[in-house]
This record gives sequence, C-alpha cells and structure tokens, in this order.
Amino acid sequence: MQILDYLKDNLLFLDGGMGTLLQKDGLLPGEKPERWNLTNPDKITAIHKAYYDAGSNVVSTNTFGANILKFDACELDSIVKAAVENARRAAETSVSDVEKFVALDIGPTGRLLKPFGDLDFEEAVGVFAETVRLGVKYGVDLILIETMNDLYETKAALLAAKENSTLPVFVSNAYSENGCLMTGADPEAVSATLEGLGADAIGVNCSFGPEHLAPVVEKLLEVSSVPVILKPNAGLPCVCGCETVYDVSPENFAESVSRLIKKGVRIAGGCCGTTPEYIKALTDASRDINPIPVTEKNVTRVASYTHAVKFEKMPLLIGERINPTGKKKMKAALIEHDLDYLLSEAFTQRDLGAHILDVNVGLPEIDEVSLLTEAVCEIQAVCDLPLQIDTSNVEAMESALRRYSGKAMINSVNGKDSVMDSVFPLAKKYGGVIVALTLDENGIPSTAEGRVKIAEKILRRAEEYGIKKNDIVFDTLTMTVSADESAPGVTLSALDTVKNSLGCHTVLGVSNVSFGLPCRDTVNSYFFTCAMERGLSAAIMNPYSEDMMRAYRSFNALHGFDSMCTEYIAFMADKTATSAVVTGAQMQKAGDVTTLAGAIEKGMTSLAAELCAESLKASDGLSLVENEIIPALDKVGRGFEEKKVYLPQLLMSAEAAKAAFEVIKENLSDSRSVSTKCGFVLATVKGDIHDIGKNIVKLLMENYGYKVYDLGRDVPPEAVVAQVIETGAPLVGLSALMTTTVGAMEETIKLLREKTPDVRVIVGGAVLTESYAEAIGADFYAATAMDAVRYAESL
Ligand code: B1M
Repeated sequence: MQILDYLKDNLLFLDGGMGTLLQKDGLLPGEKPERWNLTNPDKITAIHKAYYDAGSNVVSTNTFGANILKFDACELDSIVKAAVENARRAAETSVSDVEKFVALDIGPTGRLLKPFGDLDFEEAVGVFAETVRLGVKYGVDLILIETMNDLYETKAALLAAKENSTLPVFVSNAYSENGCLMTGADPEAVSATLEGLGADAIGVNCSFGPEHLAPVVEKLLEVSSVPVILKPNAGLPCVCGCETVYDVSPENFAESVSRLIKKGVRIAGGCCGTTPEYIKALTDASRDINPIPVTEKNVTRVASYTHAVKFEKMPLLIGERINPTGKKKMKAALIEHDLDYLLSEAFTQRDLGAHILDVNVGLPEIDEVSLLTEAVCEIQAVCDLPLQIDTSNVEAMESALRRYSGKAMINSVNGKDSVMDSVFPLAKKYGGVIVALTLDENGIPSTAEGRVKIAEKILRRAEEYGIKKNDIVFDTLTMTVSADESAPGVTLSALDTVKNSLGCHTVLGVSNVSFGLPCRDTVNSYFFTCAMERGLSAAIMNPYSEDMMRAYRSFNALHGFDSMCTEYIAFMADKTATSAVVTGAQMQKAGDVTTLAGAIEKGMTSLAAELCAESLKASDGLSLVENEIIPALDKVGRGFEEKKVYLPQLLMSAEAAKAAFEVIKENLSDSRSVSTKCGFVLATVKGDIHDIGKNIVKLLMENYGYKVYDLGRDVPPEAVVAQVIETGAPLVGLSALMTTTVGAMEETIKLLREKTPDVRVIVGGAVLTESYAEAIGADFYAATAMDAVRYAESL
C-alpha cells in the first residue's frame, strides 16, 4: 500500500532516536554515524528492527548527515545503498505485522545559507538533490526532511526532493524555545511556505519534550491542511556522571504524545533520547485512538521568512513603491543598480503600515531575470514583509520565486490561455497567491458580468493545474473615471460579485481611477473607501499618500478592525489636520535609513559604509564607534532579546557595523604609527564568535603603537598561551560577550597564570564587570576599548 493511502485512514507511527542509541553502541565522538551503515550494518539493522517490533510503521534510514558536503560521491552512494538495505532487512525480519515503510532521512547541512552564511541556495538544492536521487535509486518509500531550523534551507531540501522524485515528502522542523525556527519563522509561515511547495505532511521534531512542543503543534493543527507530524525528544538532556539522560519517561512521553494525537496529530514518533521502549509505549497508548480527519483550512495567506499575512476581513495594504513606472528616482536607482534605494523604500513602506511589498524592476534596458532575483534576495535579507513578485517576464518570475524564502504573491496572471499556461505551473511548483486580472485575449470587458465570467474561467483553469481557489485573488481592474464615468461602478460591481458570490478575495491597484484629474490622492482615497465597503481584500497602493492612509485607518476604526482605535490614534498623533503627503521628516522618522546608526539597525551594509565615509568628514572615527555604531548594535541586541529581531537581522546588522568599521579602520590607518611598543596578544575566547568589540581594541592598540597579535575569535586557551610563549608578548587581551563564555575566559586566565605567570591580562566585553574580572584573576577590566589602551599606556 502507498503511504499516503495508508495515512488517509490510519495514524502513522515513526521510529525514535538513532544517534543516542549509536552512542550507547560505541559510536565515538566525532565519528560519522552514517558510516556505520557500512561498518556495522547488523547494529543499524537491529535498531531499525527494534523500532518496527515496537510498532513503528516508518523507520528512517541512518542518513541524517549523508550528503556530498560530508562524503565524496562514491562513498555517499554506498552509504545510502547500505542504509536502505539495512532498513529493508529490518522490515523483512520484524515480528510486527503493521504496514511498514522506509523513509530516506535528510537532515540539515549544518551551514547557514547566504546572505547569513556562506552556502548558496542553489548549492544547497544541489547537495540535497544528490542524496534524494540516491534514495530513489535504492528504493525508499518516502522522504523525511527533518530537524531543519531555517525556513530557507528547508525550502532548498523540499525543492530538491520534489524536483528529483515523485515520492511523498514529509517535512519536520526543529523549533526554538520561542516557538519559532532559529531564523525566525513562526509555525504559520512554515505551514504556508511548505504546503505551497507541496509537502505531504509537516510538523515538528527534536527541540524539546512533547509538552514543551504542544503550543507549536496546536498552532500547526489549527492552520495546516496537510497531516501534522510530532516527533519530540524525550525531554531535555542532562548530564548524569558521564552519561546523557533525558527527563521524560516512556510512559509520560506516550501520554503527552497521545494527548496531541487526540487533538489531530496524524504522524508520531520520537527524536533524541527516545528508544524502542518509548515507541512501544506510544503505540500501545495510542493505537486505538480514532484518527482526526485532516481538513482543508481554506485560507488565503502569503508568508515571509518570519510570519504569514492572511487575507481576512480587514483589508491589507500592498506597498507599490518598488516599481519604476512613473518614478524617476526608482528608475535611476534600478539603472545604476542602487539596491540600497530599494531597501530604503522597503523599510519606509513597512514602517508606514504596508503588510506586503510589491517588487517590480521591469525596465527595457536591464536584465530583469538577474535584477528581480537579486532585489528579492536583498529585500528579504533585511525586511520581514512578504513580497509580491511583479513581472510579466516568466523567466524572471520563476527565478525570483525560486529564491524567495516564504510564500509569495504572484503578480500576475490573466484569462489569456498563454499566460495561464505559463504562470500556473510556476505557482503550483513554488506556491504563492496569484493576482488574477479579469481580462483575456479579447481585452477588458466593459461590463461587470464579463469580468466575472473571466474570473470563473481562471478558477476552472487553475483547478486543472491543482491550484486551490484560495490561492487566487482577483483584480477587477480599475479604469479611469475621467475617461468613462461608469468605469468605477463596473469595477466595484465586479469586485462585489467576485467577493460575495464566487467567495474569492479581491485586490485592486486603485490609483488609475484618478488619471488626468487634479488632486489625485483625494479621488483615489474615496475610491479606495468605496472599494473597501464593497469587499476589497487588499489594495496595491502608495503608503506615502496621507489621504490613502487616512481613509484606511478610518475605515479600520469604523469597522471594528482597530481595537480601541489604537492604530488610528497612533497614526494621527504626529499629523497636522491639513498635511496631504508624508513629509520628509516623517519619512525619515519612519524609515530612518539616512543615519549611520539607522543603516546599521536595518542591516544595510553598503549604505552603512557610505554613510560612515560621509560622517568621517565631520567627526572622528572613535566618536562614530561610540555614538553611532555601538548604540545601534545595542538597540538591535535589545530587540533580539525581546524577540522583535531575529537572527538574520542580527547578522545583517553585524555585517553593516563591520562595513562601517572597515571604513573607519582605513581612515585611521592613514595616520597609523609604526609598531614601536610591546606585543599584545588579543582574542575572543573559546565558544564566542563576537569580535566587533575585539576588533576595535585591536585598531586602537595598533594606533597607539602596539604590535597586536590578533588570534581572532573562538580561540582555545591553549592557543592564547602558545602565542604568548612564541612572541614573548607581556600583554594579553581577552574579550567575551556572553554569560556562557566568560567561563572560557576564566579558563584561559588560569592557563596563562600557570604557563606564563608574568603576563598581564586585560579583559573586556559587554557581560563583564569589574568585580567579576577580579574574581576570575584578570589584571584589568576595560569597560571600553580606550580603557584597554589607557591601561597599557600606564604600564
Ligand atoms: Co550575539 N549576542 N549572538 N551576535 N550579539 C549578544 C552578545 C546578546 C547580548 C544579544 C541579546 O540576546 N541581547 C546575546 C548574549 C546573551 C548572553 O550572554 N546571555 C547574544 C547571543 C545569545 C548570540 C547567539 C547565541 C545567537 C544565536 O545564535 N541564537 C550567537 C552566539 C554565537 C557564539 O558566539 N557562539 C550570536 C551571534 C551574533 C552575531 C554573529 C549575529 C553577531 C556577532 C558578529 C560579530 O561579532 N562578528 C552578534 C551581535 C552583533 C550581537 C550584539 C547585538 C552586539 C555585539 C557587539 O558587537 N556590540 C549583542 C548585543 C549587545 O551587546 N548589545 C549580542 C558592539 C561592540 C563594540 O561592543 O563587544 O561589548 P562590545 O565591545 C565594547 C566593550 O565591551 C569593550 O570595548 C567595546 C567598546 O569600546 N570590549 C573590550 C569588548 N571586548 C574588549 C576587550 C578588551 C577591552 C575592551 O580588552 C581585551
């Protein structure tokens, strides 16, 4: 029986942990578990068999890290072959009579994707594709992508699975304590993105014990239209003597997972710390539970790499500013490849209230395929709003959709056969909410009925491509009132029917209505209000237009979409009654990308470098560090702590700070004196990769004439000692930024005292205090980099 058929009427039980069992069986630290398929096939088979015997329907091959980054092609082939054979052998010899399947297990690469890390998206797809092809070659029944903590990498793996097999693909993510993936995606963003890409089941594994994961599971059950997987750890690990133990017993594990099965989980198993005993307890406890049917949730939603935006009763705003049509500055920016200008438009629109951003870079003189893709990648690296990919160039659309991290809006399709036949396959493959224009080969119908008929035709055709009705929103086309006084009525009447009779969401670009008239914003905003009254779900509009925003905020307040009129009041707080457009000052306040600190907060690397060079004309490098760079990083750090900023943004801000810092360094190096003073060994301690502060210390010490031996970051105590011995430097500087790494600082000082007792040690870093520095045996605590210099000078 096919696994998806089995799943229709049954619960599906997965296996439990593999790595923890292999360690017990003698796997050494640093040894690659996947090699055991070849060297210890009997042990691997025995573990798989124990899981089947315990009631698992699915065992996952021992291939979690089997990829071409870790093994050469030839060895990878033999590992996957042996892994599938071991699992099959276990199925054949198992005493259990349940339906059995073998899943090809795929884990993360262990590297972050660009721009946050160094692995290119297509390279990642290629890495996963190799393993998938081998799984298919050796005959697995399904693919299980698991423990992914980054949405972008998950997409790369799922795309690879879909492009290289026709097998069912289950996808399970590892969530952090805050209920999101490490790089920020919440469960609904994950669900929207992965279902859009065609995952057959989605869920959560590893991370924590079942109770801890319940909120994530419950959210996935609420928002997903595919079966939900739960594969938790046996609680949290703790070290007991020299053994790692987990704090949830098999009975408690089974009870908690069963409770979530009763709520709708359809696929359950265990991860780290679970054993056949856990799976036996689970299958015994839940075998007789009636599976809850999986229901279609009928939601229209797009997603960024952090969150989903749903089309509901409250109209949404789609910012239209990243589009060269009628915008001289944008056109020039695109021609000059000034992507920072696009980023600043993205931030300003977001801060003014847009929910989604349209991205259109179409100009005859540019390579739209590469520029649209690049623009999408740059914007999604720093701005967390979902994007609407707006192009009539199908190649550019595919390239941008492929690289998009989330579920995009696709602008647009229409009733022409050729357009539907080229865009629908892309929407089906990559997922997305399609903007469908109600026109076809015969042009734009002059009647509402004509436009509705085209909408119906588009729905029928989309269904043939397997696209759901809720993934299409209709644009009933705004025409110019000054050319035809009946035009707005036709648009609104068609919109009303599409929304209220066809039951589809609607979208309009409203500004065309006022073409040729004076005070266009006034007409636009009245038309916008009329459209919202008739059921407009989203407007493609200019968030800079105060008239439009006033109409929008008032509409929401009057229709109960703005609790206690909070947003209306906040919006009106700094406005004069008469201002009609957003002023420069307001824009600056909203976007704040014109200052060095602002550029760092937003993570705009080249702009930060540019602004830093500019600022150096008026102030010195050190005061820029103190007054702009550090406060900006502090602000981002606070946001990170408060869970308002996610790791990718933190990384982008750090990159921007580094770029500014490089400019300061170059500037200072012009006046740098030659090393005339003693040697200074400098390092960020073991386990800590924060080096911005340490680099400032280096820069200043060099400028004061010290010969700095910079060992970099994550430096073990032994390396610091070796460098001191080798160079005979009398001074050492250690930096640590985390409460978890100050221990390594203490360890380093201890070793220095032991091996090089005469050396003086300066310590610094945000988490340190003078008393702590004293307690761990440092000679001097430097609150700032300059303090380190002063201390050195005092010696
Ligand atoms: Co991370 N990070 N970070 N981070 N990061 C902090 C430190 C954190 C406080 C943020 C937060 O949650 N609020 C937090 C630590 C919490 C804790 O300790 N309990 C944190 C965390 C948790 C993490 C990760 C674990 C996140 C994750 O992956 N989930 C991870 C850790 C990885 C690791 O180290 N193993 C991580 C990663 C990163 C980035 C890579 C994204 C990036 C670092 C990039 C880089 O350094 N190349 C980053 C950043 C940028 C920060 C914040 C926002 C800024 C740090 C910074 O550069 N400040 C930071 C929050 C914050 O501090 N506000 C945060 C500016 C710098 C100039 O200040 O280094 O303090 P600082 O240097 C000062 C003084 O302290 C002194 O001089 C400088 C001023 O003149 N000084 C010395 C420093 N060293 C000195 C040595 C001296 C003398 C003076 O003599 C030898």
